Amino acid sequence: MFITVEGGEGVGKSTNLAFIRQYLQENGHSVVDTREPGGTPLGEQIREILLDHRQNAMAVDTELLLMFAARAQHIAQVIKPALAEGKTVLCDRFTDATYAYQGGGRGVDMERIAALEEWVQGGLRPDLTLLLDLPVDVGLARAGQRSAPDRFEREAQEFFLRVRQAYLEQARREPRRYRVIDAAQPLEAVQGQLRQVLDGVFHA
Ligand code: Z5A
Repeated sequence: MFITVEGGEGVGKSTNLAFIRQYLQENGHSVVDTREPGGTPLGEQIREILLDHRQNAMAVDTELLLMFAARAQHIAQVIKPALAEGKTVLCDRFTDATYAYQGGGRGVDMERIAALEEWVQGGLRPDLTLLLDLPVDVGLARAGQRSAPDRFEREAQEFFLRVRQAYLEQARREPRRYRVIDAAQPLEAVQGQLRQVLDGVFHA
């Protein structure tokens, strides 16, 4: 299976990925843990450029194409080989983040993103997407307690409001693939809901 975890700023993806990985392993999956942008040596170099706050002249199309360049490498080098070996790929963000951040946040035409998705991925799509959702101000307050903000984290609150709306819109359009988790709850409750959702998927 190909499982992705998505959400806006400070929703707790990193915090909950270990929990999801452990659940999958306990249920017999051999898990390949990865992330975007990144997941390969080349992709991690592209990630550094994308997140570098000094790259403030980066054009929107450059950002979009770098996301898909890193993704093309990730798919070829990690995702497809792992799926071919029967492994479960657990990915921290994937193309839904491009629709949310470059589409919703930056205003790129969703059809242009869809064209790149088709080109780079062919028929490859996640089987399950866990969207951690919470109000933007709560996420920004949580994330604000961390180190120096990267190029995305410097965006205004309106940007993250558009990102959240785009994610929720995608979840509404694809209810079979998406599960929306209320990430505003205390951590134990978030993980309780995650367990319930995963039980529903794997033990229904
Ligand atoms: N990006 C893009 O634009 N287009 C694309 O196609 C892709 C990505 C793939 C890097 O992603 C950036 O790339 C991202 C979008 C863009 N930019 N932003 N923003 P990233 O995933 O590496 O970066 P991130 O979104 O900043 O994720 P993060 O740093 O890993 O944050 P997180 O995982 O969502 O949150 P966390 O670190 O697990 O938790 C934040 C804090 O909240 C932490 O102190 C936790 O202890 C705390 N926390 C977590 N859960 C709770 C609960 N339930 N209650 C209270 N406190 C909690």
